[in-house]
Amino acid sequence: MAIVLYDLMGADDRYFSPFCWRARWALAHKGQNIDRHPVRFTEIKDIHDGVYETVPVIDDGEITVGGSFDIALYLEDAYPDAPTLFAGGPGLARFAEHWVQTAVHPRLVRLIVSDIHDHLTPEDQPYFASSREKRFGVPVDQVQASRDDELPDFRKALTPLRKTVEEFPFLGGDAPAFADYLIAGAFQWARVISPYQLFEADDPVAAWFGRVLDLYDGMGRQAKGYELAA
Ligand SMILES: N[C@@H](CCC(=O)N[C@@H](CS)C(=O)NCC(=O)O)C(=O)O
Repeated sequence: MAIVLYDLMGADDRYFSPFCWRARWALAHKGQNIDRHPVRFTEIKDIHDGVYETVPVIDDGEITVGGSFDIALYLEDAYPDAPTLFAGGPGLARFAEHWVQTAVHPRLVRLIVSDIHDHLTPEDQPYFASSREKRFGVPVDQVQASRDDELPDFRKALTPLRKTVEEFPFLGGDAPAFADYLIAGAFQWARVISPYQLFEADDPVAAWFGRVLDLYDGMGRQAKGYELAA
């Protein structure tokens, strides 16, 4: 039986949530088919009577798990015969999670936040505009207006990733691991909803992201999004 994934839906068949992408790649890694239940931001409260404030959430038969990292831990436990998501244990993946959320997401969201808004369904746009205006202190289009000035700092922040993927095909070594999905989710978020080019053409980060997009019969690349110039 396929595992149900509550996946954040934008307009126009765009599935852009970085956290849901982590779960999608983790599920594919474990050989699991998904039964996607698309949800808008404003519908998350309807999942299982409002127990969850964010997606991803999965239902595996009777078992429900929310949160991308907990989903990966659950899959590792429930499907031990499939390739591991955490070679050497989950500590390094947790480090990757903290790194991407402190060094990458806060910089990246400022480059694409108005594009996110513009790719949401009309039902979600007022919620997103007002919740993000509260977060940033200014309307979303103003946040994104300075992105050309902020791009060099974003690229520089990727140095630890860049140096690692110059040396190894994946953070997991020769094979991908959950740490790859944790970080690639951020760039897929951008690719799905923004034509803005994050990487220089010869950036090893772009090459590594391309390798992740190609996994599982090009699952990430086939998702509706914008082309990477790199
Ligand atoms: N710690 C959670 C965070 C998930 C998260 O923040 N998801 C976003 C979608 S990208 C969400 O559901 N946001 C709800 C909202 O902003 O109202 C995880 O790792 O899954």
